[in-house]
Amino acid sequence: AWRKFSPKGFTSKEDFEAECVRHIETTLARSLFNCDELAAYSGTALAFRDRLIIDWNKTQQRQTFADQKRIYYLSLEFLMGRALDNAMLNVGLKNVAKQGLDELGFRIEDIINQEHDAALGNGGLGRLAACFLDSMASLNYPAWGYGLRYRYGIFKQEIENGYQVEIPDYWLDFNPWEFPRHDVTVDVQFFGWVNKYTDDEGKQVVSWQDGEMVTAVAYDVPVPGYGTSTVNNLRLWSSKASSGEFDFAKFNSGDYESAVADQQRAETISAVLYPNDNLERGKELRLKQQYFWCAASLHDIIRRFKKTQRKWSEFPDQVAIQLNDTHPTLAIVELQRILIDKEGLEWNAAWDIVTKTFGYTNHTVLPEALEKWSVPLIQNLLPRHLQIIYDINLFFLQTVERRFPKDREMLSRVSIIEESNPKMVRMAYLAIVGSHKVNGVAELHSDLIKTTIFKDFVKVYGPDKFTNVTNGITPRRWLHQANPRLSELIASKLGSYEFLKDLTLLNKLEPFVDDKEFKKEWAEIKYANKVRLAQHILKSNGVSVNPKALFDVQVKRIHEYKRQQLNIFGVIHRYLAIKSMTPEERKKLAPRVSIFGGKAAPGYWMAKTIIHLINKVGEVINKDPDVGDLLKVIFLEDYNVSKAEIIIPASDISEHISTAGTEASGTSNMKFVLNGGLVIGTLDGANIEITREIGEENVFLFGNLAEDVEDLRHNHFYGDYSVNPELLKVFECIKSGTFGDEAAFGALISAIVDHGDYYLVSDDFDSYCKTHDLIDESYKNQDKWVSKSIQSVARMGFFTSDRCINEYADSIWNIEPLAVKEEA
Ligand code: 26Q
Repeated sequence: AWRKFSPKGFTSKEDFEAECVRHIETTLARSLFNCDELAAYSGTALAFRDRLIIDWNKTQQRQTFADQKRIYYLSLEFLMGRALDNAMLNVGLKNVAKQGLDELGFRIEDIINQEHDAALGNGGLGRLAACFLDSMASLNYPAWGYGLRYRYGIFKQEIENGYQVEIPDYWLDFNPWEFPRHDVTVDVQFFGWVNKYTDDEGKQVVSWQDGEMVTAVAYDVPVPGYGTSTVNNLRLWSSKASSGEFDFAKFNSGDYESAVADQQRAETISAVLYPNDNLERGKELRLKQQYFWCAASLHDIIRRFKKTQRKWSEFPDQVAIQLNDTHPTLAIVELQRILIDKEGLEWNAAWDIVTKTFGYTNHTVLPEALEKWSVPLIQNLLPRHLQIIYDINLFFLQTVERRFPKDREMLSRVSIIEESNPKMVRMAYLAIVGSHKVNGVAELHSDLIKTTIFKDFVKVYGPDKFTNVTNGITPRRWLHQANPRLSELIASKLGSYEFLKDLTLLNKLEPFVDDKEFKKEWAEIKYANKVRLAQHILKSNGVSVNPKALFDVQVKRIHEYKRQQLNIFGVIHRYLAIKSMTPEERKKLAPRVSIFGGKAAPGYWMAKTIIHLINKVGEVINKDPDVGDLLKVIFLEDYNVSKAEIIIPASDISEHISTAGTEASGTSNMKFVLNGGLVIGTLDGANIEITREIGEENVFLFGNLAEDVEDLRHNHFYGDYSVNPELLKVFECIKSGTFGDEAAFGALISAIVDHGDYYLVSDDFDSYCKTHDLIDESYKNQDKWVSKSIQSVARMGFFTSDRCINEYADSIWNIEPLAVKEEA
């Protein structure tokens, strides 16, 4: 009977307005007289949230009742961006809200823009996790995300005098999308010591004693699917001091300050996201974060499993855990510990369960990004886990020895323990040994891990343990939300929005590749998106750019391997060329805007120097009257998910120019092409598969191949080698002070001239510049360009994260979707 009175949520414009106003007045206790855009956002979000909650509860009940296998996606990063527009799309009442907000005197776009990004991630890996959650819900997989509820997400970037400055991102002031579950807590232990003894019945007992306890509190975030009523759950853990007797004793004994200090120390665990991307630094707090989150998540998963009253051997039939990189590897050790120390299973029975449960996704081959933790650090923080790691290693090495008798070299190469000083635990090796499947994120990358960093493990386990699942992106956010007009145009030709659920349907666009009317509309939409970005640039950078110019975009984390330095050197090369041209020659040149965006890790000095150079080059070029509209250089501050949603639909060309073999996949390459942009790229990561799908004639490829990189590097030191002369001219220009303070950029130059040019900037420079000249030529033929654009989009179906999730489900998780009977 209570159902009758339970909130069903609005369906009409009038009901939406009433709900919105009710929330502003009662939930937020605000007067309608000073209802600003933020209040309107809050009311709108709360109204849509009510609708989601109903389906969320039903989904959870349905999944519990169905009692089938669930997938748990463990990721230290979920780069969700904004939630309201996505909630509107999935609830399906955006138009109702638009009309309602209109009547209340607001534009829906302004309201959507009020929301603070949920920026709990660095870049690709974190955004991938967010796309996966979207796909898992949209495909009706019973899936949970588990992560940390950082109080501070990735820092906000400001540019001051051309330098990056980091501002803390405190984002939790008002977050209608999270639900604190103060009743869902887990106590997590740190430090202490291991007590091994024989109990009264003569049984060996191992117990981890004393140390300190920190409590994990669950915060749940609803994850709605598109075109389904499935709403999955993302559970984020927040740390607080545990209210054990210990603390009470301190308070009561008058040790008030130290009790408060304990509290703050506990809260520090989930305080801040580490801002490193593709670099690991063995900080104790990071290890604490990892264990805190793994222990809480596993405890929660086991609690749910135990309610089913099944035998432990059935655990892998109920639970699949996917490790997003090695960050959650301690979950492997923790599950083994619980099974043997707490549940009394034999080692082998426990280990069989563990390895059947876990899958590990690798996202990098860069040696500096592979996680290692020092043995003394683990010994101190997690003494019992260290013992178990040693036992895992012992049993593993025994099996290796049986297969490769007397190969001591092999044993030391594959050992989970690196025999250095101090000794280190190699987390990737532990993750491989503890999982039944290991996957890379693009074909080339998955091949490379098998032939380089993990080649010995292929010998040990055979090739079948290693597989590829090429990354994908959600077309809901990255096409429909970011580029509504393009999505609408596509739908008008395809007859429905079904392509948002089955992206391969885009191939039905191929017949329109030469359709004059269609091409005109296609080009108009790109132009409108560029006008919008130009307005944004004027507001944020004070620079007026011509929307008719070719927009050349490189937005991603700043890293030497991604080679933003190659791009800016190319820009300077172009600048020098323009300066030396006659006015007639200049008239023939296609105007360009070079747009950069991305954050540097705060401790990554080279990356910060690259940002500095880009900004200084921009200052000079943008006000040079010889150049005018022919070239503008823009660095967009604080690149994040919501900025990406504006930038990506506005690009003509985007740059994916990593040294071949270094970028595991890249995912923005997919987003740009899906939005009708062409790409310039190296034969790296997913660029290769994108080229295969859309056709070589639609991609501007350049540069050396991955297979040649090693020899080239060797040649820099030992061969008859000299730096590219055109690049040397660029260096001369920088050194002569053209962009101010030449000393500031010396390191960028000497990395190439004096330190072996590890990233092959000089080797690829000529090919890069020539390819840009080719782009200039191609862009002049707009007609052909637009055809390429349409044809590329038509062939992008493969790169949906829906395909990707289905591959994980089939080949790694062995899990089926849970059918939903939609109500009439
Ligand atoms: C590790 C230890 C300590 C502190 C930080 C880290 C850390 C954090 C984040 C290490 C790496 C990351 C992020 C890596 C990442 O984003 N990798 C990207 O993953 C994408 C999705 O698969 C790929 O497309 C990119 O190629 C890859 O660079």
